[in-house]
Amino acid sequence: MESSLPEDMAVASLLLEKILPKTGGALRIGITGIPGVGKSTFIESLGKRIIDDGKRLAVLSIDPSSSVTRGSILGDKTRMETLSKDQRAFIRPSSSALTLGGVTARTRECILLCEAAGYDVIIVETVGVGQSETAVKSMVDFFLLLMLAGAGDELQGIKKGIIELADGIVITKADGSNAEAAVSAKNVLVNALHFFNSPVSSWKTPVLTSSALTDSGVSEVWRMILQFENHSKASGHFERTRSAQNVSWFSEFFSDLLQADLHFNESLKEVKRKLESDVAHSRLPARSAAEKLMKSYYEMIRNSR
Ligand SMILES: Nc1nc2c(ncn2[C@@H]2O[C@H](COP(=O)(O)OP(=O)(O)O)[C@@H](O)[C@H]2O)c(=O)[nH]1
Ligand SMILES: [Mg+2]
Repeated sequence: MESSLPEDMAVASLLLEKILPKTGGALRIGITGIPGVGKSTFIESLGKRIIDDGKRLAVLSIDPSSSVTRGSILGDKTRMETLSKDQRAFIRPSSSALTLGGVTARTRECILLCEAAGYDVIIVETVGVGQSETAVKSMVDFFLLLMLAGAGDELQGIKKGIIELADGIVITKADGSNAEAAVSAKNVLVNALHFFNSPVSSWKTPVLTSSALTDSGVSEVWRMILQFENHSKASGHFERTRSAQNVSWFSEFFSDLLQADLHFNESLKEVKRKLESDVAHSRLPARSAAEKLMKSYYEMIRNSR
């Protein structure tokens, strides 16, 4: 599935069509937060809780920042030691050579593969910051934001937008001398969220504290996620979100295919370069340039028949 060789991609498409009836059964959970917030350690702890519940768990990661990937794979394997050795769990870091769009598409397909393979819960960990959060949001049922007490909002890359994407927030490392600060951070957030309405009707985004070190608060997080699942299934939100996600994957894939056509066709690339230069030097309005490129594209298709 991860191969970009055309012959492998053809087999991958066929495989996806065949497994489709067996997909969609898992609960998909996205987990995000700045590097060092404790995502991998938290997933190890939550993951143990999940497999103790008799469920099979897959953990996939999205890390478009290729230069740090090797390090983070090693780090994650040691931080998820129990999970990586347990037969009921599967851990797959994203492959390093991919762009965000590439990682996103592969991870979505990997979710489907894991579902067909019988995994009941799928956790998608975002290692990157920024855009990758929105990418993860677009492929999960529950989106969990991990935050540190005491780290400024700017430091955590928390624009208002990301908090609004969260279905639940957990203040991590609530242990030792940090326990009190975690509770105050939680209270500040609860107040801040007071006026914010979650897009899921009558769901108030919960804020919890937890420590992966002492395992405290982790069961509560799992309970919150299950509560959300019940709640959003009962209201129809769950199914609506899944359908909307599928439709948007479809348009994204289609755009990707168009882009790839443009990218891999030498004569079109040449036309595009020339038009870009015309637009850059104000010799042509952007709209006309786009229309001309479209015309060349149609011609290319006609000629290829
Ligand atoms: N005190 C404490 N340290 C933690 C906890 N969870 C993670 N850490 C430490 O924080 C560092 C970063 O954790 P990691 O899981 O790799 O964070 P990630 O980059 O978000 O995946 C590691 O040194 C962990 O040992 C916790 O609950 N309590
Ligand atoms: Mg990690």
